[in-house]
Amino acid sequence: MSQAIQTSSWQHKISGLIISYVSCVLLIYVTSSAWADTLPMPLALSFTQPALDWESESLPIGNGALGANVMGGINEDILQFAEKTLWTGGPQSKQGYDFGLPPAGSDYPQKLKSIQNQLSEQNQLTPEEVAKVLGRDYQGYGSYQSFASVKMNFFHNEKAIRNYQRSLQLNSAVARVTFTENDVVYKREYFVSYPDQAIVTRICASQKGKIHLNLSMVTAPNRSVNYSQSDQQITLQGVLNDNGLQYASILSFHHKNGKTIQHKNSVEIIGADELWYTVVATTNYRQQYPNYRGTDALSKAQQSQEKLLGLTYENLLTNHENDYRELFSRVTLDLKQQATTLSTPALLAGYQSSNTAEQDRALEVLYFQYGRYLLISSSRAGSLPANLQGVWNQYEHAPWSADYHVNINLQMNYWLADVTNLPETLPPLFDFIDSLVEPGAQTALRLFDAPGWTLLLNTNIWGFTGLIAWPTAFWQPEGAAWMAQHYFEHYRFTLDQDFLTQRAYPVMLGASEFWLSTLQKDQQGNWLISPSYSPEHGNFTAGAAMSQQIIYDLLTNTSEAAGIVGDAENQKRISKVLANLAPGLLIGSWGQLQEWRQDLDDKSSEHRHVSQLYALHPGNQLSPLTTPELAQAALTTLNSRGDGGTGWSKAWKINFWARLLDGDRAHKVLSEQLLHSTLKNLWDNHPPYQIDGNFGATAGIAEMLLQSHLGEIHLLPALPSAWPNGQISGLKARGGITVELAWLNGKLQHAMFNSQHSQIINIRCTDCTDVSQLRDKQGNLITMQKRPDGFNFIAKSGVNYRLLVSSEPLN
Ligand code: FUC
Repeated sequence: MSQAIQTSSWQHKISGLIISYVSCVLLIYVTSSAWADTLPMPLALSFTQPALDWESESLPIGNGALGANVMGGINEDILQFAEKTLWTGGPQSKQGYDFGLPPAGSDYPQKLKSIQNQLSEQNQLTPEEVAKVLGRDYQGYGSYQSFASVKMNFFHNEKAIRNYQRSLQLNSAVARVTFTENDVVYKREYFVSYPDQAIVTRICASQKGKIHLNLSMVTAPNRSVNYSQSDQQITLQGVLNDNGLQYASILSFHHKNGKTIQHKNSVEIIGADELWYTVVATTNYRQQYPNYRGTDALSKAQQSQEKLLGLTYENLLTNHENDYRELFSRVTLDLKQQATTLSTPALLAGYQSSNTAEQDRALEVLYFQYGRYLLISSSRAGSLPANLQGVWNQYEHAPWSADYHVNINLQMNYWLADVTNLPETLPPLFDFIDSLVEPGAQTALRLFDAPGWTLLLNTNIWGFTGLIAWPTAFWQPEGAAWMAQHYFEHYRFTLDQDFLTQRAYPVMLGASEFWLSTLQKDQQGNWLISPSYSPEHGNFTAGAAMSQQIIYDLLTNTSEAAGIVGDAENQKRISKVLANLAPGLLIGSWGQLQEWRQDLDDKSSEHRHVSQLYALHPGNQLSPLTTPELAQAALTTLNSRGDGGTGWSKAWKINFWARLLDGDRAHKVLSEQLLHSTLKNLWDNHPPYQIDGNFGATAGIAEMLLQSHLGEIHLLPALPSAWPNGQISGLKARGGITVELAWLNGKLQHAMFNSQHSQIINIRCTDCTDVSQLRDKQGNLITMQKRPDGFNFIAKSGVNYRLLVSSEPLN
C-alpha cells in the first residue's frame, strides 16, 4: 500500500533508533540510560508496576488471530493468550445447535404475520408480548475461549527490584518490562507477529548467566489436555469438551548458554545469558457453513512452527516491525501535546484535573492512536473480525460470549478502518459477513418466508443468524442491511470497482432482496418495517426511525451500486420501492427527531442507544449542511439524551457531535469517555471491558478533523477549541484521497491532497474562501473553481496538491 503523503515525526525517529539496537545488551543500554530518559516520550502506554488485574492493567498485543496480555509479574509472569477461532458451541456442541432457527416449514412466518396484524391494529406491543411469540430459546451458542497461558516463574529477590517499567510502544507494537535487581538490568520483550504468525517473547539480562526461570503452559479445565515437552518445545493439545474442537499450541524456546532441567509439566532454564521463545496456536476451525471444521489442529500448528525454523529473534522482530509500522505510521496526529513521563494511569487520573492542557492532549493523541493500534492488532486477513473484546479474552464464559453484536457493536469496530488508513484490517470483516450469507438465507426463509439473507441481533463464529429470547434486544432483522453499509462505504473510500462488483454488490443485493419482499405497506401507501424495534428501547411498533433509516440507506446504496455495475433491472425495482419508503425522519412535538413513527419520545430518557440518529451517523441522510431543520431536531434529541452512557454510547456521540459540526461538544464527550469509561490500560469500559468504544472514539476524532460523506471533503469540520494548533496526516477521504492538514489558532494553515484516481475534488473549508494558492509538487499553480464555502479542482492521480491558506510558518 503506498503512502503518498508522509510527514516525519519524532516518534518515528526515536523508535527507529531503538530497533537498530536489537541485541539484548544494547537494547537495555539505550532504553535504560539517562540519555533515553530525556527523549520526548514516544507513543506508548506505560506502567510502573506489574498488572494485578487482567482487564484494566494488562497490555494487549496481537496479530488479528492471536491476542496476548502482558502482565509482567516480577516472579510470576503469566502471558495469557487467546486465538480467535477457539469457541465452544456450534453444530457439534453437546448442547445441541440449530443456528437459532426453527425447522424449515415451521409456522414461524404465520406467527410473524399475527404480530404484524396486531401492530397495525394496536400500534404498539411490549417487547415481552412480542418475545413470547417470536422469541426463541437457543442452545449451543458457545463463547470465545481463552486458549492458554505461558507461565514464566522466575527467582528474583522482589525486595531488591528497582526501576520497574512496563510499556507498550504503539510505534512498533512491542511491549517491554524492565527492572534492575542489584546491579543487573533485566528486560523482557513481547510481541505478536502477523507475518510469522507467532507470539514472541525474549528475556535478557545485562550480565551473563543471570536468566533463571521455570517455563510452562497451562490451559482451562473445559477441555482435554495432552501436554508434552522436550529440551526445546512444549506442546499443548486437546479438544474442547463441549464441541470437540481441536486446539494445538507449540511453544519453542531458545537459550544462550545455561542448561535446562525437565520437571513434570515445566522446563527449568538455569544460568542462561538470554532466552527467547515463540508460541504458535491454532484450531481445526474452518469458516465454512455448516460444519466449520478443517485441517487437523496439530498439523496446522506444526506447519506454522516449521515456518519459524531458522529465524532468529532479530529476524522475527524485524519482520514484525516492518509489517506493523507500514500500517501504523500512515497516520500521524500532533496536537502540540507535551512529552510526558507520567505513567498511563497517572496521565488518565490527572486528565482535566492535575494535568496541563498539553498533557491532556498527549492522552488524547495516545487514545486516538491506540484505537488504530488495537484494530491492527485484532483484525488482519486470514482470521475472524474483531469481536466485542477485539481478540483478547481470558474467560471460558466471556461477557456476551465476546461475540459479534450487530445492533451497533461490530459496526463500530470498523468505523475507523478506512478513514484512518487501515484497509488491511477489513478483510476479516468481509470474509465473515460473506460467510453469514448462506445461513442468513435460511433465516430469511424460515423466519420470514423471504428471499435474500439477513441476521438478527447477534452472531457467533458458527453462522448463528437466528433468534434469541431476550425481549428488549432480540429483534433486529436490519442486521444484514447495516453490515452491507460497510461494503459500500469501503467502495466509496477506495472506488475499487472489482471489490464493488465481486464482493460488495452481491451481498448488498441479497440484503435488499430480503427487504423488498418483507416491507409492509401502510394505509397511506408507505413502505414500513414491521415489526420494528428501536434497539433496546421502548415498545415494538411499525416503522421505528432506525429501521426505516437503515433500509433507506441500504436501498439507496444498492440502487447506486446497481447503476455502477450496470444492473439496470434491479436498480429500477429498488428505486420504485425507495420512492415510497418512509425515510424515518420525523420531527416531534418538542422538536426532537422522533425515535418512532408515532410521537412517543420521552424527553427525560437518557437511554444509551440513540438509534434514531443513524441517519446522521453512520448514515448520511441528514446534516446541518443539507437538511438544517432535521439536523436541529437531531441536536435536540442528542441534548435530551445527555453526554453520558456506556463506553460505546459516548463514542457514538463523539461522531454525532462531529457530524453536527460542534467540535467543542464532541470534545466534551471524548472527555467524558476518558474520564468515566476508560480503564487504566485505556481499554474502553462498557462496563465491562468492550473494545467498540475504543474504535468508535478513534473514528470520532477522525470525524472531527475530516469528513467526506457528502460528496465533498470538509476540512476541520469540528475542530474543538481545546486543540488550537495541530497537524494530522494520512487520513483518507472518500474517493481514495489522502489528506494532510495543519492548523494554527483554530484556522486551517495548509492542506495536502493526493488522490489515487484522477477526478474533480470538492473541498469545503470555511477558511479557504480567499484561497489563491493551490500548487502541485513542482510549485505550479492549479486552477481552483470557487464553490460556496470552498472550491474544487481537477486532481490527477498520484499528484500531491498543496494548499497554503496562511503564510505563517509551519511549526
Ligand atoms: C448491545 C448493547 C449493550 C452491549 C451489548 C454487547 O446489545 O445494547 O449495551 O454493548 O450489545
